[in-house]
Amino acid sequence: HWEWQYLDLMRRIWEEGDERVDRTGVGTRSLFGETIRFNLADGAMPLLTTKRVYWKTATRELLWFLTGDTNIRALCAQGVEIWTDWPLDRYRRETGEPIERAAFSRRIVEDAEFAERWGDLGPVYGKQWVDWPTYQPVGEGLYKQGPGVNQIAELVESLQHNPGSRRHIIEGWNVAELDAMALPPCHKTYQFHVANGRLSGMLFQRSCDLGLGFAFNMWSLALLTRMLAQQCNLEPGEVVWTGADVHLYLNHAALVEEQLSRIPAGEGRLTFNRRPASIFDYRIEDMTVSGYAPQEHIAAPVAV
Ligand code: DHF
Ligand code: TMP
Repeated sequence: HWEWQYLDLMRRIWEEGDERVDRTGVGTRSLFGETIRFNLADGAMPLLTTKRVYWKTATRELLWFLTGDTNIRALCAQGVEIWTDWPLDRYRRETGEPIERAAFSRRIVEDAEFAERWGDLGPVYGKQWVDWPTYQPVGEGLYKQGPGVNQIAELVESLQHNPGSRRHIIEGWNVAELDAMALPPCHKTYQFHVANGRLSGMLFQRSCDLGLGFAFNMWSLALLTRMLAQQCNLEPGEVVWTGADVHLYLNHAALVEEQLSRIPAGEGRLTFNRRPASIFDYRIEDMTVSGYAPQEHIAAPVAV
């Protein structure tokens, strides 16, 4: 079962990882340079079964990236709170007001001006994926803003018209704009590959919270690959996940112990209910996951 790759990695990090005080102050154990592979044949998806993964939440996040949006308002309006802690942290720091997360999220949804002021994460994934900024010289060392690059649209084009290319890449790491982002991209580079009518996808993740973020990142890599395959009339191939700094937070001990005691079983399969007109037209209702029978969700604190 593919999930042993994940569980073995979790055990190795916990037992052998290098321990350090990380940016968040929580502390991690970490290994560098790890790979997990998964075959997408027959609708199979890399959804962890040793804890319930909220795949609809992860899917809503991916669809939100594809709209180019970087404001959490659209997520909060759908009950998705996975990005709320970062704007909330900034709000509390800058205003000194000890507002509750739920109240903050409600205000973001109900008050457009408030959301504009406090809900934006900066030029993160969505912006870079569909509107990477360009600059055109207009002389005398002056530049004007050019039309943004829609990497996703260009990727679909290149997969369709030049499948053998070695340049099917989506890049999130815009060096010039890192300072303006709430968090520099973790799942920073995707590359795709066409062979024998099959589309495979690979992710380079510079930093991975194995207890929390990984489940979402692996699902989204596979889902994006499936969506692109459907749009380009290709069969799904493999997904290859690579993590650079792969870590476990020291306050995830209970999750690690519980999850390592479980045996994988109850895989989910994904089918699309229709073929949307473009890669930008998918909705959550287009996806059906069947057979998914995971063990109980394991809650764990997120390090901000
Ligand atoms: N920071 C850290 N420290 N770890 C992360 O995984 C992380 N991920 C980010 C932003 N910053 C991060 C964006 N993605 C959750 C999942 C993904 C995610 C952020 C948070 C999360 O809390 N998942 C929980 C609950 C999900 C829910 O309530 O819907 C989980 O158990 O999967
Ligand atoms: P860093 O920017 O200091 O590396 O912190 C980012 C943390 O968030 C790190 O623990 C990795 C985690 N993370 C994921 O694992 N997946 C994600 O998709 C995101 C956004 C963050």
